[in-house]
Amino acid sequence: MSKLRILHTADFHLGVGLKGAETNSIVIQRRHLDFITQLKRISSIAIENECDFVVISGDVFHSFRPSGFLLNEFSRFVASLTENNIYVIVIAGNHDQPRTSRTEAYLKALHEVRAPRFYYFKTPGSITLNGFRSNRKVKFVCLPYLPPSVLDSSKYINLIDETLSELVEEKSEEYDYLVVLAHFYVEGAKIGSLPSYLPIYDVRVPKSIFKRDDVNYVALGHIHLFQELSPSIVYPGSIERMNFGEEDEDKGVVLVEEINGDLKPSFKKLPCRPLITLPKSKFGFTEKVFDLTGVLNPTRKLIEVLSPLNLPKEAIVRLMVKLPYGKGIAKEELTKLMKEKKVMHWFVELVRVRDEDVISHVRPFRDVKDAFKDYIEHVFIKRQGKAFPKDLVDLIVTEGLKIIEEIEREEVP
Ligand SMILES: [Mn+2]
Repeated sequence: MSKLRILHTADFHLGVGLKGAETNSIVIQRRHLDFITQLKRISSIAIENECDFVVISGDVFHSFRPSGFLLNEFSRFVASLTENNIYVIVIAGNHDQPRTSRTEAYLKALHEVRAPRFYYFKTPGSITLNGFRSNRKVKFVCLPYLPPSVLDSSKYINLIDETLSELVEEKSEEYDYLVVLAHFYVEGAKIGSLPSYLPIYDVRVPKSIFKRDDVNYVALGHIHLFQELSPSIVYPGSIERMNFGEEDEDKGVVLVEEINGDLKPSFKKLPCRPLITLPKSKFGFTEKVFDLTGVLNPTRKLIEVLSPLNLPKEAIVRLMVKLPYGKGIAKEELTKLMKEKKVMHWFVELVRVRDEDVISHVRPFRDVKDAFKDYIEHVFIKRQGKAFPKDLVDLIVTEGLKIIEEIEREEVP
């Protein structure tokens, strides 16, 4: 008998797009393949390490209606494990849950097939399974994501706490280890620099509710940065860099091993496609943006600056460029250089120089939600003074953000 090993992963977000490549279908397709490549690597790691279980702590697909291609690739990934006598246990993340009762996530269809050794939890539940290689009995307590909109935060936390206690303490068959799968923002977790994947009104669940003597390991999902909140409460992070905010983050999976009666995690790094924002100190720049405002030929200047650089192969490059209105970069000339540098895809993110009279504040927005919030606050508060009650402005922001999130969730990859 080998010792018990569990592979813990989460946040695949299969089908996620990339800002700056929205209109380039070839790049989008290659990005989708990057994620599929990671699935193949994860499957190999599980098989090579003789794992008995693979647990996926939520957000398998970025949209709850993924493309047929992605659904097919995920199904093949599951089969590559279950055919090797590895159980696959999945919980629903916020991206796996449609809000209306008439729609259903495609992920649930996989569950309805009742494929052997595949388990999907859309609602809280538990299952005790016997590992094929280790002969260890493991009880899995599964806590999928719960949208916070209907409850205030203390009720929300209580509900999670009570559900967890009930499932841990319920009468069940004997087991050797108890593992909790949960998809939440746990208090104290570090979030990356561009956490646009988190719902705006996410509740932070206290770490203390997961710290229980009767729980051996907590397999979390939701936060994309790998981290150990305690030696047994772990976020594995996402499996690929999802945006330029994650360009310096290592991505991987967590191998959980039985050592002297405890379950110990270790991080297994996965190779990732390089995402690079320029200028960047790593490449010898001190400035945050290429300021080409006073330059006669901005394209030539940019080529001059970029020519000596050594870039990793097959990278996606974002160039931060400051230019006045009416000026642009000649793409054709830069494309030649980027091809020589073996860059897979590149784009320019323009920071415009605007007349002070036109707008009083200029700051880069992280995303549509950020821009909307700022716009409403600008129009109703900064411009109108105190003419509008704060409650009303907050309501407009809240409702608007809900609509934007709804649209983003419906996005077809
Ligand atoms: Mn999530």
